[in-house]
Amino acid sequence: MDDNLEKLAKSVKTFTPQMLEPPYSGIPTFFGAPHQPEIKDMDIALVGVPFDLGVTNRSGARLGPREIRNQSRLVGVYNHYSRMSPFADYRVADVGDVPFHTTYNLDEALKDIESFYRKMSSANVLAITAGGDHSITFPILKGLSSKEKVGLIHFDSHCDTSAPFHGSGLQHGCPMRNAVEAGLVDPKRTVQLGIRGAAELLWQFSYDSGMRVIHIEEFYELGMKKVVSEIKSRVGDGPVYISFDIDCLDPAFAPGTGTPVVGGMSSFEALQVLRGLSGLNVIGGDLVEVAPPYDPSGITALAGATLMFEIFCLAASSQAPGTSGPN
Ligand SMILES: [Mn+2]
Repeated sequence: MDDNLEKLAKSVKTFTPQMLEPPYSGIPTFFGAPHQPEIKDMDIALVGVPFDLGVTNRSGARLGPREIRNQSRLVGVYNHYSRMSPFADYRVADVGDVPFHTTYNLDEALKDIESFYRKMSSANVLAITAGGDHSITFPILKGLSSKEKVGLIHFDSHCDTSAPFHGSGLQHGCPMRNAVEAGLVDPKRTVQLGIRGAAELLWQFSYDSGMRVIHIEEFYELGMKKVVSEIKSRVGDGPVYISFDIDCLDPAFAPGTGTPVVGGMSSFEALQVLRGLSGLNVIGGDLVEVAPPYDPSGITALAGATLMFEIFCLAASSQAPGTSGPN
């Protein structure tokens, strides 16, 4: 054990025996965190939102949280790149899944999500989420909202800023537009990256509102380092939320999703961009759209769990232990 690991092992604030057990054994929680459904005595909550009533194409993301929990046991508790563990300085818990009063009514179910996140926000608990389809991000942002608008770093193949269509303005093609119109997100402090595909004509709102849209072609032309520095200068020092739709990755890396679009970034490129964002004031994040029915080998859920862990680490690093706590 090197010095850094030994220091961590002696000082961790959150520890469960499960963390040391084989990843296939026991009852899986996110990264082996303790399961604690009551929102108290914790700094960071890991949350599942098993919900996919907002999809425009293939359903299945409601099964995402359970499979991400399963694969997350392979991801572990330590970040080799940033040489830290978010369990070291914080009381972390898997709080389970958002409880729904109804799973048959999109509008009503999104209110259940909002109220659950409001509870965490009121308790000063930072939330990191596994979805679920992307419709969940709007109620999450509503539940977490304070007076200050947040910036948004949005990894996706789609901008998700559509006007209502097919009878709903709350489905998973609309959350980022809704968040801006509701005054929750500052479009000038928003970057959408990995964007591509046939639905481009639906996303005029992104340009009209002043969001920075980085199509996948520009992503490769600029290179990861320039993309990272542009995100950082756009977002600045203010609070920022990270929303990662797994369909940002190429289907070769993430086939298990409802609306795959070929020609996306690799898992490694996405990880490197996230790692480059350290130092930002990350107030929460989600990893959405993992759909296990189209993921026979589990690689999409594993990629999702790994990216969720990176967002979790970024958010933990943004906080100052022993001061005012998360948020
Ligand atoms: Mn999306």
